[in-house]
Amino acid sequence: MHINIKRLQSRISEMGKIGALKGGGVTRLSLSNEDKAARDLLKKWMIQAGLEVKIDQIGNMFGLRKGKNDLPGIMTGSHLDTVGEGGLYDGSLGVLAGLELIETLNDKGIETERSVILANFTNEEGVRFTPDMVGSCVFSGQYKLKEAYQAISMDGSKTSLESELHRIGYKGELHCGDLQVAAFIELHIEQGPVLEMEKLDIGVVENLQGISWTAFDLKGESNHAGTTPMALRKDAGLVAMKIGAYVKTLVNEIGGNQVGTVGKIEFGPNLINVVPGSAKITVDLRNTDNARLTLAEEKLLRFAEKTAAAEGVEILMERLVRFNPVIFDDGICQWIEQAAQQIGLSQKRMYSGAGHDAQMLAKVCPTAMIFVPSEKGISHNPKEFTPIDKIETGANVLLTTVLALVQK
Ligand code: HGY
Ligand code: MN
Ligand code: MN
Repeated sequence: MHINIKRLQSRISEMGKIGALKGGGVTRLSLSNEDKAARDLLKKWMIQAGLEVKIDQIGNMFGLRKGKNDLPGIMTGSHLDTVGEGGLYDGSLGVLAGLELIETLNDKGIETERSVILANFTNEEGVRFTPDMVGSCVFSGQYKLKEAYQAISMDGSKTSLESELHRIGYKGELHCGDLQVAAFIELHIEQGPVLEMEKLDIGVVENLQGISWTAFDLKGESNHAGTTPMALRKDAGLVAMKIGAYVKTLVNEIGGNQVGTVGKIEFGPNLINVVPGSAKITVDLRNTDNARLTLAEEKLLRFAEKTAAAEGVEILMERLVRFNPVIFDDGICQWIEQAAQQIGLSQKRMYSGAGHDAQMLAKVCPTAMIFVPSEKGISHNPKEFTPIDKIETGANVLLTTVLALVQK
């Protein structure tokens, strides 16, 4: 049995019109008007596919295709929110391929033993509200709803997650986690170069690296760029830049799979002839090895405190996110491998460098992921691209895997 790739392709491009940017790519920040429009479109498609739509208290959307027996369902899905200036496939591929799987079952009139559940999780990207993956984190009982509600947006609008959920009409009634799930499989673009470099069709994702997000808030003293002697400055901007430059040194010291990114840096008052009195900088550290990730965090903090002290600058550190590495379920990985083999696809076991909702679902049920190649490994960028034949093979592996599990 195969999915209808024309239908899936047209849905990806229709969804891609929401938040579309001139020159390509999309911006659909979590709980923004664009996210609302994407949710509304998915809800329309879910209803047209005969699904029972449920929204939980943190805005996670579920479409239920009932099975013959009242058994825990097989869930698939991902997220529709994107980073700023993101691509067409990150998240939406998993949601729309899950919808396509259901439409294919409908076309063939297939009744299943278990229900099939399609999910769109709230705020996977975490660029407007932290932590990332907050919808699946609350769903899996790893983060308190009340705490999630209080998150304040980081895009300058200074609104709470709860008020935005309410504003867009997706603050649902369903108690978070009140769905019986027997297994979760997420189809996602790899967002890295491995599959394309090794000319492989499918990644069977067996683990996912730990994630640490830290924000430093630095308070020095604004002063005149020309008259203030260097020795008398309290230059918050200098401390931020030193922390930023240190991240590369830190990554080389830790070695292994360690990666480190400075994604945001801001100076205040950010004027050419004023010594920055304030500065903010974020650091994203990731490693498959938790002990090494912890060591990296400790070294970063020590360096930041020492540097701030040496420049007479105050420093505040906020841990925005800390998720341990996750091992996925070997049994589900084997089902994915069998499905890829059955379709005659090349495949390999691999780890995920990116965070995903699957890492949260792994806490509550057997979970694994399917990767399809990303062209030149590019993602979180309008140039993000996966060829349609790879989308088709990935969606067929998802269909074959879910079909095997849902009849058990
Ligand atoms: O940050 C991540 O890895 C994911 O895209 N939220
Ligand atoms: Mn994603
Ligand atoms: Mn992403």
